[in-house]
Amino acid sequence: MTMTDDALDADARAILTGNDKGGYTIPTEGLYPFQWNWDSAFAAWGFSTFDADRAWTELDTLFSAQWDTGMVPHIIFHKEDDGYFPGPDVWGTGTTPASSGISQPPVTAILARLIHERTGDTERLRALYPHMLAFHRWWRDWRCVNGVACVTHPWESGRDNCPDWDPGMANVDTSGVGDYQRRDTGHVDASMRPGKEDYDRYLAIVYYGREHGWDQAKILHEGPFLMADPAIQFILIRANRDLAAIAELLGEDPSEPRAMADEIEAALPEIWNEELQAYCARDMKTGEFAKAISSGAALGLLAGVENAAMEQKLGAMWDRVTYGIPSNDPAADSFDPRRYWRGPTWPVVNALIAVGLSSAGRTTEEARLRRETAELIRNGGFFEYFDPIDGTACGGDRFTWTAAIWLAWASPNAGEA
Ligand code: 2M8
Repeated sequence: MTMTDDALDADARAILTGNDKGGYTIPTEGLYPFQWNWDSAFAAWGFSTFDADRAWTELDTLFSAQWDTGMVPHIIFHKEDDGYFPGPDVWGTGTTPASSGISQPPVTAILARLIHERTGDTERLRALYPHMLAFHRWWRDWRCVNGVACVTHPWESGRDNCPDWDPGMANVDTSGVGDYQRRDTGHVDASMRPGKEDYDRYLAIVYYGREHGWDQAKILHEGPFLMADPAIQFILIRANRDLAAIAELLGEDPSEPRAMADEIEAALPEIWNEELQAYCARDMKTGEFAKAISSGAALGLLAGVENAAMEQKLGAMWDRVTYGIPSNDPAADSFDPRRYWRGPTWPVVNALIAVGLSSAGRTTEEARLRRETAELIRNGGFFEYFDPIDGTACGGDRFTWTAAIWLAWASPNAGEA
């Protein structure tokens, strides 16, 4: 029997509270037993629909692991758990709490602003402001090359095995990686996960960072992997604009976040792929572009970047599937409808796109995206991601960010994104 939307709301709340490990939520039991950076920001947005205090606490816990440099790590290992690989010993960052040595898409300012709109808790926002500003400065200083936002590891993009990273991954030397035991394929079907070759390369990049004491200058200038990420480019434009709006609301000076947004926006021509007529991932070591348009380009809608040629491409990509927005172009050779970020639809990315569509007053497209996302969840449950063609639910079940975006956006009871 299918659940009513009210019952789904209740179940989504139960997922958030069930995945709450005391001040932070894990993405899902088993597969991901720690706190992940952007998952937590979405969790906070979900909590804000029924527990404002818990929403802010989630963000506070995330920023409590912020490094002195301003970086907010992509995983925080609050408690030991050997169900995930690579764990804290492999990262070897030596931080307290233990954490990984890379970051993840900086969506916190975007979501903190939305949470504040919902809860009106200005003092909690004020306490976070300097931390979010430091985080954005870290992106500017250690991940932007002349305004082009880059990632130093596919995991830093959050879109792990997306074909966006294929050019840079091809040049990663895996000769020193040796044996290791993956844990992810013990939790979900291996055909849905990145392959062994991908994992070898992920580890080779981690080992490089560890061997160089997580020296960011070294990693940025000499590391094995450096690719421009259109998604992070767009997220940073929007996040800096939202941070400037937060600054104004708090009586702080908005000029620095505004300048960061302008600088990153001005660098967009660097990632324009003339051949694909789209903003595209690009290997900063070789200049090579990725071969297909991805959901990274679709996040241009989050940043309010208007480009008729690219919109036409994105529209075609959406029309080729039943449930948008696919993480990779269905017309591309690399498209794989169930393998993680190589084709599936991710409700969490849809929610970000919808935030941009709402801001731009594009209500018809926003409603279509919400309807398709809601259908996936109604038919398949709160899974990690979905096959964009037949809607098959994939990856981890009772997934925090899917439950969160249902509550905050996709549910008919959610109100405006
Ligand atoms: C996935 O990434 C992790 C590594 O960070 C993994 O596959 O082991 C990605 O979908 C990422 O975006 C997400 O934050 C994480 C937890 O949900 O899982």
